Amino acid sequence: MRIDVISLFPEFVAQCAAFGVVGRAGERGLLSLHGWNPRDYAEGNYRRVDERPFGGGPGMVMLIEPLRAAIRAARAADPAPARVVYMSPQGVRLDQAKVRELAAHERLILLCGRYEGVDERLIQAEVDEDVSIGDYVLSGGELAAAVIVDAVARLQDGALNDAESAVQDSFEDGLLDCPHYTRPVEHELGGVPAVLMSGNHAHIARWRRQQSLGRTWQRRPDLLDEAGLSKADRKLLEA
Ligand code: 6GU
Repeated sequence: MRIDVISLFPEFVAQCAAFGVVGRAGERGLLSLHGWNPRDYAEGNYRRVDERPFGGGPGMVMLIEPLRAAIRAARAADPAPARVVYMSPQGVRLDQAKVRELAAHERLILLCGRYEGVDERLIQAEVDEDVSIGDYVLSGGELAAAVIVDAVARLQDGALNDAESAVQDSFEDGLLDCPHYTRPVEHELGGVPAVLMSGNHAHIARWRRQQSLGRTWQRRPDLLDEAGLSKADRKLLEA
């Protein structure tokens, strides 16, 4: 998969993608990340990328032309068609289903705004969809783009080692994760649930499922409606 990031700070997103699972996906050739700075496509000695908004008000709005030229350069760098995503708090909220959908595209172009926003005409002409990473204010789209790069990279075939298998992750089954324990068995902070030491894999799987269900019920009951619980799950939840 190829991801192009349009940003005044493309190195920031690249740094976020340099470590761990995402860095390794890059090394394995599963993900290639490219940054494009609209400042490099801006005109004049001052290389302006923003202007004051028509109608007045605070802040600055990003100009059409530097962004359009950067998007065009990104599109032209590879013949495969790209889905253009604008990182915006007005977008649809990102969740794991949305991540899976984005990860299925061969190419993404992530457009990061700064200042108060981007000229609406650029969004209308070039953007396929707006995505938000949650209901809070960020100063720019870069952190949100880094979130998408990470979440999408780990879903690429071969990005995770067997031990990290994505199917076991929180949210892949629509539930929160169960608790985890490792050495030592005895510690002043407490012991380890006996079932995990039993060697009985069916019991362990059932305990983990029950923990996942219980935690989700306590912390995120909204997720349970969507999770499509089986009869056995409902029994575990009531137990
Ligand atoms: Cl995707 N972008 C910006 N700029 N702010 C946000 C956001 C995205 N999601 C939440 N806040």
